[in-house]
Parts: sequence; structure tokens; C-alpha cells
Amino acid sequence: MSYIDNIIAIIEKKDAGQPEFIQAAKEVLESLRIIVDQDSIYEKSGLLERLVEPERAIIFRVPWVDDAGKVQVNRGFRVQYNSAIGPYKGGLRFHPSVNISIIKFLGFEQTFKNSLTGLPMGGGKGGSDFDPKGKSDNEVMRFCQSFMTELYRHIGPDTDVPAGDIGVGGREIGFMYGQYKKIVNRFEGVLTGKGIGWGGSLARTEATGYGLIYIVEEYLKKIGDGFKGKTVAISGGGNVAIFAAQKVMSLGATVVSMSDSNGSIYHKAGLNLDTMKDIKIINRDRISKYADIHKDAVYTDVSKGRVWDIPCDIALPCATQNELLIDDAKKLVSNGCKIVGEGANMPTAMDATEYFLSKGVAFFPGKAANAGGVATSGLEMSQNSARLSWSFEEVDAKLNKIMANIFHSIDSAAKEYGKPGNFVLGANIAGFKKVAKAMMDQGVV
Ligand code: NDP
Ligand code: 2IT
Repeated sequence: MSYIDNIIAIIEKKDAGQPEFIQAAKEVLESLRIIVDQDSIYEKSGLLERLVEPERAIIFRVPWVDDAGKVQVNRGFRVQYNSAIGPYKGGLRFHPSVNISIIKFLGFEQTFKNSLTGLPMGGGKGGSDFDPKGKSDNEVMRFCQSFMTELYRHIGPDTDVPAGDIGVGGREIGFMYGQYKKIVNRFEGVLTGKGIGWGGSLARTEATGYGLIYIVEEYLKKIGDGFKGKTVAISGGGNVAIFAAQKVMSLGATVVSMSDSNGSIYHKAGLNLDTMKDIKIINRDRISKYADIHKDAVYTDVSKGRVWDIPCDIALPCATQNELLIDDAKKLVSNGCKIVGEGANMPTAMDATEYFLSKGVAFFPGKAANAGGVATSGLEMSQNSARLSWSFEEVDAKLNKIMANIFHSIDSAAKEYGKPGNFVLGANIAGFKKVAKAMMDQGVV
């Protein structure tokens, strides 16, 4: 049995109840065959056994009192995956689906994503099965305070720096930061995505969506094309979806869709982003409201249709894992889709990814395409350490450069390893090499 097959067999046995983690790990391991089979040093140093095992995984109780005075208990997680190239860094997700498999897959992906940014950040992820939907601001605050009352002892500006993800935005980061500061009595850069005026970076809110568009733009430039006149289908209606839409519209594309977990909007004439921001950001409402306001837009309930049924040139899945399946991929390709950029983490199932690659679709995997968020978190950390703040334009220019660099590094790695245009392979290999070298330099720890 080859070294890679052996590692896959080990995780399939040891982590049998963790399907998302196994999916993410297998995708990376498959890409690494070409490197690992050529050099026995990886096997000799037990590199892959160490890479798939988190350095530390913390699971904790989060008790809080709801508005009715009833005690509620959620489960909290922080997986500190890999600190070979820097302090653990990665978001916190609050969603009822959160479990150890999902947090491990996200932490594993984060390790390679952070490496691709070129900044000194290790990989980590955390969160809770708490559902912020339908909760009052006070309930969210009490939950966040309780969550941080345990988490604070495991994190620090040089140890582990969490940020947002699904269900965690500026409001939640604010409540958690307040509690951290009260406990440790220090004002320091322990979280990113902080508010402007208390340590946050300009452009962090926009960064993941903007970064997604910048990497695709760099590819389009290379093939002598641009966004002008292109039709773009986006899934999700949160932070990543909204700011991807904003940037791509500003570059001349028409965004025709967005969605949430209940259904999707199709607005052939082009979405009105101000309406969407009012509904999703200001009112925290359901996306179906959009069709009440724009009568020429169509709302489709999830039970009746998929966001990927819509004809488009470019598809940007920006909601959650495994939201784009093989039948969706076939539909997109038959409708003429030529580019897929993953704003979300692992939104595309493995067979759907392979289908896209086999059909010559330019496919940008999440660990490269959505790295703009964490990269800008890295820039927030630098500003906090230096105790200064850069302008929006400065941060945005650095983000643009980082995304262009990521494109060129995954493009070159794909070519170097004999699979030109396969950015999945390129991203996995380019992300892995730096982490593997650091782990070997630092000995068996
Ligand atoms: P938000 O919470 O702002 O928005 C999430 C969106 O996705 C909502 O529209 C939500 O719908 C939808 N969604 C969530 N879960 C599901 C589901 N199970 N089925 C269908 N739709 C769902 O999160 P973000 O925009 O921040 O995150 C979106 C994705 O991007 C995630 O995969 C995240 O890991 C990834 N990402 C985020 C980064 C960031 O900086 N925020 C950075 C890099 C990646 P609903 O309201 O109905 O739940
Ligand atoms: O998945 C991700 O990269 C994020 N949710 C952002 C992490 C971060 O630390 O900014």
C-alpha cells in the first residue's frame, strides 16, 4: 500500500464518523501523491500522520440564559490544527450543524489556505452549534460572553487568533472581544474582524468577497478577458456573497442570483444590491423578501429548485460545504458555465469538482479563492502589532496583490506538477510545501 493510501485508510478508520473531515483530507492527500511518492523523506518523518492530526482540539460547555430565563447549553469547539508557520488562525462558526467533523475539515483546509496567503499564520477553526437566527441581541451577547469565558484561556495574539465565519460577524466579534478584554485586562489583537475604531482593519468586511473576484480577475486577465458583460450566479446571501456581488458588479458583470437556506432569488435583469443589503445585513431577514420588492425577480423555495439551474458564465458558491453537487455541475456546464470560484469552504462535492475539471472549467478551490478574508485578517494583525491603521485603499491594494500572487502560485504549481489548469492540485501542492518544510525544519513535535 502506498504511503498516501495508508494515511487515507488510517483516517477512514480512526475518524469514521467525520465525513466532512475525511472528504477534505482525501482531496488534499490525492493531490499530494505526485510529491510524496517521489521522496521517502515524508514517510520517514511521519509527516502526513502529523498533518492530519490536529495539534489540539478543545470541546467545551457553553451555558447561557435566554430571554425567558431558561438555561440553555451549547457545545463549543476550537481545533488548533497546525502552528508550523505561525499562530493558529481561523474563524468561528455559529450554526446548528456545527460538530467536530465540520470544525476539523475547516481547520485542516485553513492550514493550507493560510500558507497560500504568504503570511505567517497557522491553521485553526472553532465555533458552536448555537443558532443566532431568531435570537435577541441580548441572547447573542450572553452566549458570546459565555463562549469567550472558556475560549479566552486557549487563545492569544501570539497563540491563536479567531475571527468570523458563518453566523459570526461584527456583532458577535464585538461581544466576544469585550468579554476577552474584561477577563485578561489587556487590549490586544486576539480576534480579527474587529470594529473600525477599536482595532479592526478597513476592508476586512469586504475582503473575502473582493478577494474571490480578484483571483478570478487575475485569471481572466491572463486569458485576455474580463468581467464586462458576464453573467454571474452566486449562492448564499451573507458576508462573502454580498461583497463578491458588489465587486463583480463594479467590474461590469451582471449578478443574477443569491440564496439562503430557504430558497433562491433569480433576477435576470441584475440584482439590486442595496435591496439585498437592507434585507440581509440591516434587517437580518429572509431572502424571499427580495421578490416582494422587485416584482420581476423570481423566488424559488429549496424544495422546488436549485440556484445552479440558472444559466450563467461564472458560478460563485458562497454559502456552505457540499452545496454544489454532481447534478448541479452537469447543469451548470450544459448551461455554458466556464468558471467556478469557491467563496465558501468546500462547497463543491468531490465528484462535481472532478466533473468541472474534466470539462475544462476554470475551477478555483476555496482554499485559494476565499483566502482574501484570512489574508486581510493577517493584515489586521500586522496593524494591531504596529499600533496603526492603514487606509481602505492601502489594505485593498495589498489584498489585490495577495490574491494575484495566489493565482500565480497555484497556476505555476499546477504546471510544474504536470497538470496545467488544475488549480485544485496547484493549491493543494503550493499550500502543502511550505507547511511541510516548516514541520520538517522544526523536528518531530
Ligand atoms: P454568513 O453567515 O454571513 O452567510 C452564510 C450564508 O450562507 C447565508 O446566506 C446562509 O443562509 C447560507 N447558508 C449557511 N448554511 C447554509 C446551509 N446549510 N444551506 C444553505 N445555505 C446556507 O457567512 P459567510 O458569508 O461569512 O460564510 C459563507 C461561506 O464562506 C462559509 O463556507 C464560510 O466558511 C466561507 N468563508 C467565509 C469567510 C469570511 O471571512 N466570512 C472567509 C472564507 C470563507 P441562512 O441565512 O439561511 O443560514
Ligand atoms: O474560512 C475562513 O478563512 C474564514 N472564515 C476567515 C478566517 C479569518 O481568520 O479571518
